Amino acid sequence: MLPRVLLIYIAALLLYCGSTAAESTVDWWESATLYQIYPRSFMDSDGDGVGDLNGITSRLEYLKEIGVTATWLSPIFESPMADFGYDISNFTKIDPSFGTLADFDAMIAKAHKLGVKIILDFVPNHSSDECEWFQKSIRREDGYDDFYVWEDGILNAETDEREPPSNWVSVFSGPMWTWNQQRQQYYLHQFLAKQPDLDFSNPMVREHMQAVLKFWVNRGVDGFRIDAVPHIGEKRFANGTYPDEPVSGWSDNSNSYDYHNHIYTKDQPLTLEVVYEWRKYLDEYKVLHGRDTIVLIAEAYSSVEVLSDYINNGSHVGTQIPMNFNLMYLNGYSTARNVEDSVRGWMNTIWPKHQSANWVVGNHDNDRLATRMGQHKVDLMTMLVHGLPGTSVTYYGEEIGMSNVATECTAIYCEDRDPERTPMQWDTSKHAGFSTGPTTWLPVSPAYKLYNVATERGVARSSLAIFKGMTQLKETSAFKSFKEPNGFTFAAITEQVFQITRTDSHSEEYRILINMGNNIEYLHGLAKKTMEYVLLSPHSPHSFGDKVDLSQRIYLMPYEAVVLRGDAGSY
Ligand SMILES: *[C@@H]1O[C@H](CO)[C@@H](O)[C@H](O)[C@H]1NC(C)=O
Ligand SMILES: *[C@@H]1O[C@H](CO)[C@@H](O)[C@H](O)[C@H]1NC(C)=O
Ligand SMILES: *[C@@H]1O[C@H](CO)[C@@H](O)[C@H](O)[C@H]1NC(C)=O
Ligand SMILES: CC(=O)N[C@H]1CO[C@H](CO)[C@@H](O)[C@@H]1O
Ligand SMILES: [Ca+2]
Ligand SMILES: [Ca+2]
Repeated sequence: MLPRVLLIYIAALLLYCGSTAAESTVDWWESATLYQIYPRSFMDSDGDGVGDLNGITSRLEYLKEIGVTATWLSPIFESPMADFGYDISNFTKIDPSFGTLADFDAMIAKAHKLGVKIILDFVPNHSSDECEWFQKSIRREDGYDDFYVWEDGILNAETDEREPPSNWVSVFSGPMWTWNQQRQQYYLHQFLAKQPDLDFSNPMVREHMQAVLKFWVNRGVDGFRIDAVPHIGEKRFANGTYPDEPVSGWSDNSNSYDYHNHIYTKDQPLTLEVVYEWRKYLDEYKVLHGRDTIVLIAEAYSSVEVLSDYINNGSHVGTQIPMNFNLMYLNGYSTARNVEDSVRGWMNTIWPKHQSANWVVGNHDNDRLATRMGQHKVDLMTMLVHGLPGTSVTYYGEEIGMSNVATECTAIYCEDRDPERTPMQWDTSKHAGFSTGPTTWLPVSPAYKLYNVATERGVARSSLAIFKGMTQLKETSAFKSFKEPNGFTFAAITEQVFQITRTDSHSEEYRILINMGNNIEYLHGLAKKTMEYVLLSPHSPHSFGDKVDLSQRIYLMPYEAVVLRGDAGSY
């Protein structure tokens, strides 16, 4: 007979082996359904026509209903709203238009009760020029003198006038340097002049920004989405000068951001260092307070090679989720092969190193999916981004097929970003159920009676039903086994048909077939197995529960997308 101790050891070993099975090695964020809320436009609780925190709180059940794991809120902090909250005047204060800190606490308490995580937008690169820190910096107050990037500029001997320290152009066009009359120096701003850049080479700045993270994790926040990451650090020579950036050749307009190659103002070593520091801090916080992983999502329009370093450079870890914007470059003419190229653009570089993927299809800076690719492609893309392994990121309203709405510019800088920021469409009542007030800050879509949550809830093949169906599938063992060998495959199997397979290799397999084109597609002998239709795009001629023998010829109608389920194995 085996000694008792050994038996216990074996039992523990079995338990341990059991717990290392596919699902348990997947942390919550790795296959999460993320949902971006633009707070001004989600739900208005007090009738002033602007969305707010109590509005969000009143709609949290909806997020639960549609299978959202975590929602990230665009900035809700005190702001003069020159860039609608991306110009923060106080990083630890809720803007009164959104509510109070007590409202925030109530929101997070209810979200956690429902099992929905809350992620905040963290905008470290810059503050508002109205922030007290900047005002103190202008006055060179003790400790704040070097809080921002200040420079004398270069004296032009001929004109005897001061010129900016370098040729850098801001993201929103025009010089990246603005003269401050009071301090008699230039300050740097990668975005608007009302958004001065903090100087992250100053340890005091880093301390202050870490304190901001601490303030919010102490209040229960589950992660941060870091805004404009690549822009955090700038190159400065040891002698205090700033090197000019070379001309790119992509633009003839010297005031346009595209005019230069941004080798000194993007993705600098200092930026990586700072991201690693935040991750280290949050990982330590997690252990100390027994919390779930606190996630860092990075907004970075950088190459996959650079994004890989933001995740982990071999010795340091950084962001878990550097947003993958590849799919946003698809348009109405994109074929299945284009989709495959786009997906491979991520999977070939990032997946082998990090086994991590995320798929963003929209945000508040880009045309809505329905506008970019066509209304008939919305459901196809929903199946794609939830069918691929990893984390999906959905911008509010995409799940019901909202489109851009014609609007007039309301911010200092628009470049027409308002059309994708209009109020969420909840039902067929006045203002689509968004507000009970007389007006809304942006117009409600004229199409809201067709595209809204209440109406789509009652329809079996609506965009909303497909979205819900896909988030439910993400909870199955087949979808959670994406780190296993053969756990997933993806490919364009014809010019227009994209296929994804997901399996746990022992119980079930799912197969997603998406016809991106406007022709009927015939597929021959896909596999030696019979499967069953479990999700169908709106105009599919097939029926739920119908069987299909994949060893025979099957077909997909134009723009048809389906999910099939069958037993694992036997190809
Ligand atoms: C932000 O607001 C809080 C609370 O109102 C206040 O205590 C703090 O000093 C403010 N911070 C800044 C930088 O203005
Ligand atoms: C500052 O240093 C850089 C790099 O070493 C050099 O190219 C530049 O000429 C220097 N500028 C001044 C004003 O000393
Ligand atoms: C990773 O980043 C850290 C911090 O910036 C740096 O010290 C280290 O040399 C880097 N390691 C590699 C392998 O690039
Ligand atoms: C997608 C996104 O968050 N874009 C923001 C990037 O940062 C600038 C400046 O903070 C904002 O204006 C954008 O909206
Ligand atoms: Ca309001
Ligand atoms: Ca910066």
